[in-house]
Amino acid sequence: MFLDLRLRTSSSKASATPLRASSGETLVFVPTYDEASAIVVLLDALLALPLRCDVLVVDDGSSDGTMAALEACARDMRLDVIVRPGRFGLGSAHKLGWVHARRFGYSRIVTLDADLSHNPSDIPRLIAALDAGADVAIGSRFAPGGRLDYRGWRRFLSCSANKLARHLLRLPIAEYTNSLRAAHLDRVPFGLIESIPNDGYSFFLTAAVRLARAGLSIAEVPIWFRDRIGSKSKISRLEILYAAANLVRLALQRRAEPSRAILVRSEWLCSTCGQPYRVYTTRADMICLACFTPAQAGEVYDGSPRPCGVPTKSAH
Ligand SMILES: Nc1nc2c(ncn2[C@@H]2O[C@H](COP(=O)(O)OP(=O)(O)O)[C@@H](O)[C@H]2O)c(=O)[nH]1
Ligand SMILES: [Mg+2]
Repeated sequence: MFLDLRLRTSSSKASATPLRASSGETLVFVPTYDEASAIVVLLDALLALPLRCDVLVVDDGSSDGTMAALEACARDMRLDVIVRPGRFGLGSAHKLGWVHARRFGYSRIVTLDADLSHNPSDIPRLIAALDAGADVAIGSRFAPGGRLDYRGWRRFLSCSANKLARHLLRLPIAEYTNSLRAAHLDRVPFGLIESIPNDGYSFFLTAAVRLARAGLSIAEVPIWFRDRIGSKSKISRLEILYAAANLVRLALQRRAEPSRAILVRSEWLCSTCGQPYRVYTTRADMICLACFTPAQAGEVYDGSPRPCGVPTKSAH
């Protein structure tokens, strides 16, 4: 079941197109899972940036009060919230963010964590790197001038994973796993990010590798990464194992992976939630990134109102 935040009425999905006009410039994307202690401060800072931007939050059913906090912020028309009915993973939330940015016609996407590890005031420096000609900008803890506050095991893990990636992949990037990133959407080939097979934390390594192997120019912007305050990291041991296996897979591949184009035709909406976030996976079947329902090709949303659903821009 979807949580309906009542930020936008779900019945408005009946008019699947046209989608609300976006600011057209920058979409700032933030995934959340149990981030009640940080989300309001973060959203206030993002919405106060000297930048024409909208903000999209994708929450995976937080149970710690994040929803109430989001509801309080959602009066700002530049904020959209999509609540998914389960924990479908950080990587899949980012893919949804990319599909949303393309679908609503933004020219740039910026992504960051919700836990205040990333300083929103670094975003203008990433945008400046794009304006200076880079296709993609990565907030980097390992570029000269970058800084990482982790201690102990997390510091060891983060430093050694990135060191190993540099050694095995031999790409001109020092930072592979940080999610503070910005990109010109029209310079990143369609489907390159949206078709990444990883739904968890490994998404960031694969995305960095795909962007570099596609020949895009990547600027690393040094940042100071703070450790999260007041709540715990959600990365599990299993995710760390997946990440290691993914690094080996990417290192052995040594060439660009073929990426499938995603579907964006407006009539191809999800027949379960009515949202426009269906993508082809690499296994050639379709999945909706909003509700994770697989679909058969040819299955078309009939436009009728759904009993409950994900808030949508079309209600503005
Ligand atoms: N939507 C969504 N967000 C997630 C999920 N797991 C983590 N997040 C968010 O992703 C960001 C990074 O997660 P975090 O636990 O801080 O990872 P770490 O910084 O690598 O320790 C934070 O904003 C989390 O709230 C998930 O399964 N779904
Ligand atoms: Mg974090």
